[in-house]
Amino acid sequence: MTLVAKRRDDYRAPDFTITDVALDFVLAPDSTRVTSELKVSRQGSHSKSLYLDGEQLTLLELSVDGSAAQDYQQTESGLTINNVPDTFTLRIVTEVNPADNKALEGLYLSNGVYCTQCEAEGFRRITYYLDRPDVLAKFTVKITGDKASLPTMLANGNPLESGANDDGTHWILWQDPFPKPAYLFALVAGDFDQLTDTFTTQSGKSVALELYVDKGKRSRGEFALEALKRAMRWDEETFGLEYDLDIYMIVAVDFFNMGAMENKGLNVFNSKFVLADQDSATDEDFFNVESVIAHEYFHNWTGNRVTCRDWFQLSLKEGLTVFRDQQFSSDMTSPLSNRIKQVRVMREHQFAEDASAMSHPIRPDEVIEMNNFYTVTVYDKGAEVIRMMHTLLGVDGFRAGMDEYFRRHDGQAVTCDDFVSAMQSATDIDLGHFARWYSQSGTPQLALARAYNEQTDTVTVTITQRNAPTADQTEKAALFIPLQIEFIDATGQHVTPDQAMYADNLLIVDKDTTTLTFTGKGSAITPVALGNFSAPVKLTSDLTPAEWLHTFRFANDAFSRWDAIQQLYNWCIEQYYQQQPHAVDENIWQGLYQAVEASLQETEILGECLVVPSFETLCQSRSNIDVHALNTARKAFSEALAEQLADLLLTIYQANQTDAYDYQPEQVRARRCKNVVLGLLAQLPECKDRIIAQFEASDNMTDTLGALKAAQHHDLVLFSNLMNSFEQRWHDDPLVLDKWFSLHATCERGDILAQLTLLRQHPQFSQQNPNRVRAVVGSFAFYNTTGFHADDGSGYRFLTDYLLELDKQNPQVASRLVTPLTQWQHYSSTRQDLMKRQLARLLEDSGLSKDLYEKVSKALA
Ligand code: 0A1
Ligand code: ZN
Repeated sequence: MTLVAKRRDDYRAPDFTITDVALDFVLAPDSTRVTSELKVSRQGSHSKSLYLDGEQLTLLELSVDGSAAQDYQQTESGLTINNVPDTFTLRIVTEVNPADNKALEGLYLSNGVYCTQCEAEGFRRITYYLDRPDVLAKFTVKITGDKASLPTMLANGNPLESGANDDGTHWILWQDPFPKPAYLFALVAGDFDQLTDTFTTQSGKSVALELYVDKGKRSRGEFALEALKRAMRWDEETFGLEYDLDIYMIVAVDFFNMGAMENKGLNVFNSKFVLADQDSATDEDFFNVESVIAHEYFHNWTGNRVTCRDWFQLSLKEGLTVFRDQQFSSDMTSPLSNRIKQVRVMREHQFAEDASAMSHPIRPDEVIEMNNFYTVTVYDKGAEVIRMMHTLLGVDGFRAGMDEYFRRHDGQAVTCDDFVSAMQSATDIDLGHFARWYSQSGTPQLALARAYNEQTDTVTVTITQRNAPTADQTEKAALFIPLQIEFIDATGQHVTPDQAMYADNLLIVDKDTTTLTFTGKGSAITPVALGNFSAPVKLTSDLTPAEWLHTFRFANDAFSRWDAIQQLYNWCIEQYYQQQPHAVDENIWQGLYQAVEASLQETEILGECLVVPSFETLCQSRSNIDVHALNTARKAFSEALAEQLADLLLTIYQANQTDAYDYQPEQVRARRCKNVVLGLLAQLPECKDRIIAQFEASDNMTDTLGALKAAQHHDLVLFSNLMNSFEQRWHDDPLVLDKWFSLHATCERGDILAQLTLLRQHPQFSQQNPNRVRAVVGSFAFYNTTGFHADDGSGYRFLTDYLLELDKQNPQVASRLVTPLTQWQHYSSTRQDLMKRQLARLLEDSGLSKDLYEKVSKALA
């Protein structure tokens, strides 16, 4: 199979556009009839035929201005209609089969709910259309369906009219006054519990809020509704952005490929990101609900009112909206823990993607299957790029740039360049060089080194920038990097360099080499670089373990203090990995002990500092990795840390017990700290009773899960017992059971493959439900280091066998799960061979989806 990639450079404005769409759905499980009436007009002067996208559709009727069309051709991917007038009404009747749609793209029926997912190119599975984001039309939608089983029938915009028919069906007509691309179309029909509220905007308009959840789950939706109101208020206060329709609807569904979708006025959510209460959701779940609710809401302006010209511009809406939801979460909870969370995603996942064959710029140049580009690069690195502009422009400058962006482009489909040029209008610095972040892939590497000249009493700090070739680009250029940096001397005092910087603590690194000097300040100057993770780069430096501890003690930037401990852990684990654990000497242990002891009251940073870097993060600064040696080194260090700090850890554990559960920041920090500590203590022999006690006394899911995770590391028998009791309580609750599935799948045990087989046979496992598949197979492939990387290749084989099955049903989910297999670059060559052998098996499958084909073929190229 060879599939042709689309290229960004090949963009052409559409030959025709559609201004108005009237859709009429008559819902039936295996034969839903869709009648579409389109007002089409030719763009510019040409005599081309009209080409419409369409996949897996049965065409029943086609007419142009009321007469049956004769001159047309149908293929597997579309419809060409020849000799059409300059403006005309096109009527298309098609039939689709929602019950049979297991890919969950287009219109599908799961658990009795009809639901659509159109981004990126799913609308073409509903009807023939100009399915591209730069065609914006006004939609009206009529839905007819069975009244008893589908009492709720929703589409975008406002409800206009409704009525009942004699045959037991009813109908409703919806109208969306805002022109939109087809990817923002949505329809949902089912039987739900409903929560309602109102929100008054800053200009005094009343907006009806409606949240639809599975029957019986009403109380679990309350938090999401409150979060929505917080997000609406925040966007008014921070960006002056108000909601624009009379009604805002959110529907939670159990079968969804991604997190959620920002369809105009009708967001569809994976129920995992809506439903939350104290019993069933962890603090992290509450956090995620609030942040995804906000993300989708913020899209109403960054994505819907101003949308993308083409899919290569995806980061225009996603990078910006992620940045906005990150700022919101940070304001709602706390800046430090949020920043650490974001950086963990970058270091664990985005750096890995950029080091793999899937490396791409945040604005990709070439795409075979668009669904493969909803990536950590486009989303999270995209957000980092926006954040750098925020740093460079400052809060007010950034706001001015945003205002200008909306002033210029409201109602349009635009490009990333348009965004940068709006930002340019609000700053004196030339963003021309900075804009290279949009076109260059890969993680820049900064190396910081010092030299001391005794004669002149000068310390020279040299920062070199290296941009290594990536799989997709050989030529690289230096990037424009805002580097937050502070300098401390031997006494912990802050010192400044001889040269002026861009701003206090902000240095622009825009060349291969940048130098600063310090004269007359002695030789012991410790640079604290990459404060607040001011750029998505890897940084190495010549700091010693003692200097990392010094940084922790004296740096102003809280993120840098946390990072210093992480760098120190990384250094220690390297000593274990190199078989020289004694290099982690008494001074280091003592230093760590004192650092922790001095921070007992700083619950937030303490909790985060006690987290040892993940295996995946450790991989990003190494090559030719012996997986088991590194995993063992990490565990040995973590165990030693627990031993060395044991008495302090017990104190922390006890000091951070919380009162009756409440999801509020202080409690969240205490629970986080306590459970991180329990995880460390679980490595010591005497921890069993404490784990059981926490499990039994827990009044919330955070502590229950904390106990289960600790048990998983402590003792298999204990783990099995607690897991059984957990299952008995929660066997009817799919979202909670996903946690149980995931804990089993990440358990490092010799018989893990047999365990996975049992999990797949579990009555609650369903291959058709993406959440369940991710909980079992995803957790295993991404996070079960010993199991997935078993030396005989059995973990890789298991994943491959599974993907060969899943790909036939749901290519999107299959393609996301193949990621760990494509990231072989850091490992030793024998392991690379084992991984590639399985990738080759996938490629041999003649029916492989476009989605998997693109990733697998790149990984083998
Ligand atoms: N735009 C959504 C994410 C999304 C993307 C693709 C989907 O189906 C292929 C579904 C959702 C967001 O950023 O929230
Ligand atoms: Zn988004």
